[in-house]
Amino acid sequence: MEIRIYLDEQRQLVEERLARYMLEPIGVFSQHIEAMRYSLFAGGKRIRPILCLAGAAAINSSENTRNLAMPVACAFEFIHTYSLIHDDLPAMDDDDLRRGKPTNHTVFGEAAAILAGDGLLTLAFELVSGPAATGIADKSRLRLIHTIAGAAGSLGMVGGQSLDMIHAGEQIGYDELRHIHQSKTGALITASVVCGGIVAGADEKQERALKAYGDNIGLAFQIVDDLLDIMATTAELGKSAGSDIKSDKVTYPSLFGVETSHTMAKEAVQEAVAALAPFDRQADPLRALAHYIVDRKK
Ligand code: GRG
Repeated sequence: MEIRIYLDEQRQLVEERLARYMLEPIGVFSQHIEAMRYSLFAGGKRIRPILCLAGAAAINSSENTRNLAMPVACAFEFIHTYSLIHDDLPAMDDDDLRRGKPTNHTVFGEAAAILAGDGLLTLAFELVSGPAATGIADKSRLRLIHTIAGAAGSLGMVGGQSLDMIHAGEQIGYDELRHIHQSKTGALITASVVCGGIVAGADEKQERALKAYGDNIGLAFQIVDDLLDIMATTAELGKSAGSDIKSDKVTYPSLFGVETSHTMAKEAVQEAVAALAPFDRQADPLRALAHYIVDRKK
């Protein structure tokens, strides 16, 4: 399958739904909603929603199942966007740019950015528990909410971010690094695939396979993110020698070198694809996405 065409199509479908589910900037809360919309529509790759849709399609590739999975897929993008807004705040990474645009707090101010993140996180749960997702059986919806909350919360993304903050500037080892990334970025990625499966009625074995796939692409995603960071920094340094590199940050390349990190990412992708053995051709989008994750350039 041609992954670029597939990604463009899926992204388009996700964009339409995000526009439908996102609040309109009208009424007394319009300023707050503008701040949420600014980051939600700032040009993300929509990887998590696409993974959710592909996870559902691996079990059932009907249009009906895809439609059922849409609100869940979009909930992941709401949560991901919230995490980026908060991650960029002065109290966290203190970044001025995200996806080449001024970060939320530099445009709307710190308080508004915190609230935009809070609003997006909350809206995700409103979406999955509300009218947009009534086609999903209540029992499954409860499991979805539980799975999403677990991945986003203190034993998942928030916990991982907290560990990352606590260990900032320390020379941590591989176990800690792996643990931080598994929770900070891996948990939400895994949950998006698994939740797609839950919507489509995956059995226990299929869910386990989707989880193993998600865990491995989560790892590959993070290693590649570290490698892309290095490439971007090197390019930047080429342009303006003397720029500051955040050398205090432990990453896969800083622990293992560029070459080995790349090999590790490729091995994780192989593991991810191997985990999909119980599935037929319907899981081809998941297979293609796994390869895309190591080959991507941004
Ligand atoms: C503040 C609670 C809280 C959590 C923040 C995810 C996260 C935790 C911080 C992001 C820091 C970061 C850059 C991590 C590396 C992996 C990652 C999440 C990259 C960005 O995800 P993409 O590439 O982004 O899917 P786009 O822009 O395409 O949406």
